[in-house]
Amino acid sequence: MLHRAYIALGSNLQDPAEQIRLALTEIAGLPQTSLVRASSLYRTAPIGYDNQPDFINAVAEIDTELPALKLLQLLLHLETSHGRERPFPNAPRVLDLDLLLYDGETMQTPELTLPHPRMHLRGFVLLPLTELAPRLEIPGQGMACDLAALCLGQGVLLA
Ligand code: PH2
Ligand code: MG
Ligand code: MG
Repeated sequence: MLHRAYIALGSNLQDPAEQIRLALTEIAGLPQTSLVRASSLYRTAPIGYDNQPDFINAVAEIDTELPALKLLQLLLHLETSHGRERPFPNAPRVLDLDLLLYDGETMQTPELTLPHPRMHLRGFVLLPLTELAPRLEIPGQGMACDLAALCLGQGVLLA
């Protein structure tokens, strides 16, 4: 069965735009997966922990036959292969790949929460997502474009 999923990409270390471009080709190469579309790259002000460089963010739309947890596992492997370290929460990073949505599924487990628990508040996710799928419903929250409109003050610009 084919599943439509959305992945948020973020980087603010070691040539962030190049990290994101490479990650998009790696996502396109995942087994049983095709990259449908990628958003533009956005330059975004850091949210959560301010004292760090601006980010490059983007969103990828994929079709995959992988189960959600297997997909997540492969995304975490890609982060590690880019040299991702986790010294403290919201620390600067070479690559962050967050599984945002997997079909319309909702789940809450220690490994994975769907939809991503903070995506509906974050312009760096919602603006690229709105470029791809403005009327997409984020379960329990509303339509991507309506939520994005509430985040226009967050410092998200086309890169
Ligand atoms: N990721 C975070 C916390 N804050 N801010 C921006 N601009 N972009 C991100 O990708 C980001 C963040 C946690 O993953
Ligand atoms: Mg994240
Ligand atoms: Mg993450």
